[in-house]
Amino acid sequence: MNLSDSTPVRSILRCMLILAALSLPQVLQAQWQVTAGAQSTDHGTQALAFLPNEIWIHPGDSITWTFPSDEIHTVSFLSTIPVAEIRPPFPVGCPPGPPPGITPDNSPFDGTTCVNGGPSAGGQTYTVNFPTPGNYKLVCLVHENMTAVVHVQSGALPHDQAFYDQQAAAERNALLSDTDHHTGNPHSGHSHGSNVVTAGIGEAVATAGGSQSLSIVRFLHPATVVHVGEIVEWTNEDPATPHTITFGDQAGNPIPPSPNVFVDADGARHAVINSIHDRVHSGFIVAAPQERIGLAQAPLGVTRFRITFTHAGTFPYLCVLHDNLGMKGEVIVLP
Ligand SMILES: [Cu+2]
Repeated sequence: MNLSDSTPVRSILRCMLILAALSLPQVLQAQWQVTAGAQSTDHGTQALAFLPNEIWIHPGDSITWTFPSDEIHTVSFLSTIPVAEIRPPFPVGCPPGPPPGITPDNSPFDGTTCVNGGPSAGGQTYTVNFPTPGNYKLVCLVHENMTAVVHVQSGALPHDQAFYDQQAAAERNALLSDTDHHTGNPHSGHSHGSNVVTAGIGEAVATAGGSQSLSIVRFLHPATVVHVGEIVEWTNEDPATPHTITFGDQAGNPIPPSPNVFVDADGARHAVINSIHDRVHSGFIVAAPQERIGLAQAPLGVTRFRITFTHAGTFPYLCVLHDNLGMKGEVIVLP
């Protein structure tokens, strides 16, 4: 007698086949894990990078990005249909809606409509599903030089999750351990000698998948001692990350300078502080973006800010964009 002919055995076999069929989609539709951003333990060095920034997956797979750092990032797949060029100072999300600026977790992306997780940090996650073959560019809307690519294709994949984990760790360590300029550029000073404070340093690198960058969100050196009547100059030496130098009240739009800021002949912004109670806000101090064919030239960036101190005292200040990461300093003005 053939065992498989018996009714109980047949139903067991059928149950096994159904169970196998039910579990099949879970095997085929993989869930990949990558990260967006990394930071040093003091938060002063930020890796502005998708780690890794190139991944090959199957149609139907999902990718979950984890945001471990305190600095915000976005996972944004913009529509491939041409839209007006924007260079947002803050994440604006998908181009003018509908769809809305932020799309829900587990959104699908096939290249036709925009997907944007919105500003994320502190261990948050965002998952995107990719139903359709294609090669998709991924950007962070907060940081320039932070891009990646997702390849969605059938057939054999070149790497597994363990490979991407190792690659992410290697790239994170390479960015965060970069120390060739932690002391600031000694040649960056204007004519004011030691009264120069470096307000942030950055460096952009690239892989075959896109750009990554490193930002040191610190004032180096954070305590500056000058005499009454002297000028202190701040220089931003980051290719893309804006900073502010803000004394007094932090409220208001961070992009423009406060009304008491004027412009020197060389384009640097300048203000005079007479009292510890003065509010002086530099506005965004940042390099100009790289030009691109087909776009009008952007104005020159404002990378220098100067303050003339007319009275003795201790004047604390901060960067309103990065004070949460510890970007603070003080100027001590001696008589
Ligand atoms: Cu800053």
